[in-house]
Amino acid sequence: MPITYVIGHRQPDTDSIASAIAYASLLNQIQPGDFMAARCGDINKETDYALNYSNIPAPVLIENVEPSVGDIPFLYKQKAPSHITAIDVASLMEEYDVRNIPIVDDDDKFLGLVSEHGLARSYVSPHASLPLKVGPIQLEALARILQAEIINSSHKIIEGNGSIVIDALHISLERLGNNDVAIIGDNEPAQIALIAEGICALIIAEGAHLGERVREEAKKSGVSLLKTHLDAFSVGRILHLSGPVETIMATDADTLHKDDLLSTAAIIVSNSPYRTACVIDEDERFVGMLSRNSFLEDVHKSVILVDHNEYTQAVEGIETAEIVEIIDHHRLGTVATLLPIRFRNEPVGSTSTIITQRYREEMVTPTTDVAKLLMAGILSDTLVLKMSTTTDHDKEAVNYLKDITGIDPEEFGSNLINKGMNLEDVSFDELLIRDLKEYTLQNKNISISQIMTGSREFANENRDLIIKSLNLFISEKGYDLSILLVTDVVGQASLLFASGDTNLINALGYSDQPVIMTGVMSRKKDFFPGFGKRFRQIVQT
Ligand SMILES: [Mn+2]
Repeated sequence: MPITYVIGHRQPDTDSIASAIAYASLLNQIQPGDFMAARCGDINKETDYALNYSNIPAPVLIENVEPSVGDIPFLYKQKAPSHITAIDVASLMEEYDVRNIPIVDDDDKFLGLVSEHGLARSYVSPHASLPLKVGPIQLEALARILQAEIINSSHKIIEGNGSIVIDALHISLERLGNNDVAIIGDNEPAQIALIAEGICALIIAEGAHLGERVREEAKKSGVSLLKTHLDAFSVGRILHLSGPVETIMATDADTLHKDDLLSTAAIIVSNSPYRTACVIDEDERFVGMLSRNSFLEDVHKSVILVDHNEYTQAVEGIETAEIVEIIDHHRLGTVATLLPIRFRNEPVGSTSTIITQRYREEMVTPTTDVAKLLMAGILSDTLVLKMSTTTDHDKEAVNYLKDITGIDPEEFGSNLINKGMNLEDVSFDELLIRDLKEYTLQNKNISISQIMTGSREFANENRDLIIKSLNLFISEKGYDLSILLVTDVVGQASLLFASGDTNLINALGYSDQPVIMTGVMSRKKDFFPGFGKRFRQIVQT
């Protein structure tokens, strides 16, 4: 069954990772299908702490949800082992009705490709005028491919040149050595002469008569003797392909992996002289083969978006994916879907709150580990239920999860936030972009960054450095106004820094920085509405 990825936004936070993991786990329990939590960015310190605390590994990293080779529902699985002869591979191709057949070793590792193209080339290449090569091939195998009866067996392996001895017996006798194979009809004196020459094997074609004397001479001289009803030309044709498959195997055939994009794969296949590419796994083992037909079907990945509903925040390639559901707590975004989907958007503090509600609606109790993670998601997004975006639903969900985990939310939450701040070993430049949102107001481009801290010390101690970094940042990025909110979670206030046109800064009342904004915790709810209104009054379009 194809996988449906449950994935949060870019630069994932704890809420988006927790809700993806918890929702995939719930869906796997309540409905058919294969749901897999995924992420499209690195795990931050806070989330890493939450995952470790919950004993849950990070979701799989998916950088692009464009259809990939792994999404193709059908691959050609036919293959052939490397130890069989070229002619056997040719007959397998006929049997399977395929133009190409991949060759694998005993461990299923992909070695190369035998193609009609390669087979044809082995007949028409300039080397075709060289002596006919036979084998190396076991005598029994040779008899089998020639549909021959073994009259005398003196060799296990045959490897030499072949010669169809027609009338030029003496020339043939001169040419043939004791590794070589002669093909002949019913000329008994010639048969005996060839045996006396001490060749390796004599093949009697056309089901020709084979006298007792010839049999005895062959035995005496140690010449292997085969008799077939095929004509001499057919024998020669088969002998030409009696060698190991490597002799006609192409090693320049393209290989692909399951995560290669379908668009890339289509170009590779159509440019390949073999019109195919083989899919291999990380250990180079053969997975299957593509053909041009593999691209006829409309293939896409199925995705459930959690904690976001905007293309700009979503994983790359989202436009090509089938979005089957969205669960979010942010304002409505831009995602459009082809078909009607389940869409749940509630004005609560976190997506993890909605996922907790989903568990309760489905009457499924999350495991302790999943419950810990959901609690982390809620506490992270609501800053331990202190953020103004916090609703009764969030508090209720935390209480429910507290009963399952036995964890004190206050203590867990403050540890979580402290881990997440990670202000010490990160540069200011990074801090500015870590949680940055862009807005356009009155045709002006504005960035508002937010840093969460546990106290006001950070902003006060680093005041000059912050102002310098912000000035540099705005000149590099070209915003009209860049604001940084350093939010003191415990003290329930934000310290504002801003860079931009001096008149604008003064008009906004930001000349003396940091500006202390008591009670401002959420950029979205506490800061932006008031700021936006004031900005519009100051800047007239
Ligand atoms: Mn969230």
